[in-house]
Amino acid sequence: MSVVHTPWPDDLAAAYRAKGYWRDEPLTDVITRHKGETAAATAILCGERAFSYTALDRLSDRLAWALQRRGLRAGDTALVQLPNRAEFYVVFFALLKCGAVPVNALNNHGAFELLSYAGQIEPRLAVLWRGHALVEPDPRGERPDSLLGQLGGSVGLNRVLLLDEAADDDCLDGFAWADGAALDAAEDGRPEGAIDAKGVAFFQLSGGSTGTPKLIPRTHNDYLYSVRQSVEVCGLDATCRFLCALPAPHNFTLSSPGALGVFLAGGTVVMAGDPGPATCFPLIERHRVTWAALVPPVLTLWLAEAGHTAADLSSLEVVQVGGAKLSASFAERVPAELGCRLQQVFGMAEGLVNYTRLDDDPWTVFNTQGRPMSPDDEIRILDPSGHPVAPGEAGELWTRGPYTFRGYYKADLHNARVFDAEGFYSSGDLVSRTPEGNLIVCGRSKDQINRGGEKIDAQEVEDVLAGHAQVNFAAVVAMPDALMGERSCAFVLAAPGTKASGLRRFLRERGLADYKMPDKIVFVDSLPKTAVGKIDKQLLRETLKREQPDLNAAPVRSTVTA
Ligand code: AMP
Ligand code: DBH
Repeated sequence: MSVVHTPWPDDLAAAYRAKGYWRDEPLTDVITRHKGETAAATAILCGERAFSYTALDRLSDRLAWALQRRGLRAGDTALVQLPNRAEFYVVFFALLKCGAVPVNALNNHGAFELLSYAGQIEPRLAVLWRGHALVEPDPRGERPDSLLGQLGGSVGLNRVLLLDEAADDDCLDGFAWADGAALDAAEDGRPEGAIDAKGVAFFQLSGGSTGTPKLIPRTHNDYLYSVRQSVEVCGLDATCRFLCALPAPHNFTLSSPGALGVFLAGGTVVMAGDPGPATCFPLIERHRVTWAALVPPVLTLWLAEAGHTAADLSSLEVVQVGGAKLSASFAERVPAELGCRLQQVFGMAEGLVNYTRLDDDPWTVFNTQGRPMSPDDEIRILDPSGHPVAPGEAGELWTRGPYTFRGYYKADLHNARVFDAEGFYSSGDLVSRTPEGNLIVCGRSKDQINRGGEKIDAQEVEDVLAGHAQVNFAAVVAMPDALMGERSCAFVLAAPGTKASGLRRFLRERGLADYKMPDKIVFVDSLPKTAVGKIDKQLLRETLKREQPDLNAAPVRSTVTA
């Protein structure tokens, strides 16, 4: 049994194989390929713990063996939510070794997101961190309405694996089953069965724009190619010491070139609990970190602190920034103030990744989001009627290629909208292209808020708000913000007397992730409509731009009309 996905057509698949992009090797190859001396090198530094490649391979073997003994089979799915710790990779590789297909939720996802993913994949296994606020209130899963209670009801508590603070280097001691049983991972345990490298390795998460969080099946072949090509373009080698400061499951931190790229190159991943300078700067000094991947607001914090810190940041060679548009004025400060090179990364969990190259001229590095990493990434920039725009003009980005997916999981209707007949995927980004082929992101057509790299699906929040008894209608839009780039604002049509605090409490009770909470709630008596009768979100955004909102101000009742 394998997890279904929309395959690439035969001719393209054959071409990707013929070019050596797809080698039918499993993603676990990034750790198992290291033999002899290189296997003794440090793969992960996590707090006071160091894990060699051999240890990472052995620990994931033993965990995979234990999971198979509990009945996990190839083709089963798993729901994982772990913080930035070495165990995230041990679990990731163990699941791949079992042929099980995980969704790796972000640590700041709430019960709403986790249960929505669980509803889509019907997991046979859940792996959670006991310290997580979602697990803590009911660590035994005894309350039916708690996350563990709900997961236990569908997955079975005997298939919910919980991670405690690890006691020592053998991080497997930190795991126990939610039904109270010990993990029991034999010293010489090895999983049985071969990995189907032609199939789906795991699900990546989409930022979404349609109301339900969409899952992206990523195959061993396409993902390993994206990692290999990233390593090549970024020139990573075994000397790389990479700071994993953004959430480990994020496509950027995992694969661009991310931790998997560092493993492939034989370098070291340094785990950081959060991306702030107070946590990261001492780690950079202590471990002589050479690479870091950041989102723009985090870069802003690093730049603000770099001039004052006593920490020695001189080991830094490259800071990558991606996930949201970086303004040129911040970009230009990186070499002077952090003493390293900047690389802009414009990627998506669906596939396509663009990099500025390390030897690009300064203008390109500061002002563009780079160019596709693969010679076989196909790009079209189209106007709304589907025609190519004139050179240099902005249009919608459509793409296909050897590591860009061909369909969201179980989402035929949506897939029919975002893929064209030739299999090009519409990313919902508005971009222009320089004569050298570099892309500049100038906006987006998708109904999403990009809150400093964290994507918020407007419709998803609107739908949850609409479930409140006093709410008649809600429209969620982006508002400009100096630090985050964008924050979210909900315009709400509600019964008189409805309070913003009440709506926030309601959203929290629904388990919505904190970053999706509207930063501002504006009660309105009516909402502007477009000529065809849709809510005119463009006008709402413009109103907010004009208002220069004070985020600390109390919610206001105003009327916005066309
Ligand atoms: P996701 O679907 O969550 O993987 O988010 C991918 C989206 O993030 C892209 O389609 C862009 O909208 C946005 N994005 C990623 N990197 C950049 C960047 N460097 N500049 C502007 N937008 C970006
Ligand atoms: O935002 C993203 O999703 C992203 C950013 C940079 C990404 O998926 C990536 C690099 O691979």
